[in-house]
Amino acid sequence: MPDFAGFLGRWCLISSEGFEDYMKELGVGMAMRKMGSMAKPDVIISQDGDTITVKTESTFKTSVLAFKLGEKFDEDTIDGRKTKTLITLDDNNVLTQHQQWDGKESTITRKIVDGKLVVDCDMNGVKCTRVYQKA
Ligand code: A9M
Repeated sequence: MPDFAGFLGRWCLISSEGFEDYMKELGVGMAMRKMGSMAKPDVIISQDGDTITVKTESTFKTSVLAFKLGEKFDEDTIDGRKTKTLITLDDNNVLTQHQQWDGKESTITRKIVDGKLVVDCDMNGVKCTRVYQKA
């Protein structure tokens, strides 16, 4: 039985590997990649009934993603893509976000490991791992 409670709360970025290459693969331009690399965002995850909200706050930009598990929705990403997105939670408590746009796709997974939020991003095999700790 999946349990979402462990994801809830405010998280701050403590490490990031491969983010520049991942942003390049997404097609993010140089100026925005620079902001993305410098940003140390906080991620606030909350739940109201069956609606989950993931707010990513940084000095450069803030984005809010509200969704229901298993229901495809239109996502406006922080870098300006308009994607069809599906987010699911599996029995191992891995939250998987699958984005499709313009014949392209990317997958972002989030899981709790040793009390930290581990975010893995993949596009065309270009991978990035970002780790957040509870604020
Ligand atoms: C993450 O840590 C990784 C999510 C991957 C999203 C990739 C989108 C490309 C970013 C383009 C940079 C935009 C410049 C604004 C800087 C804001 C920093 C935000 C970085 C995510 C946990 C958070 O859910 N997701």
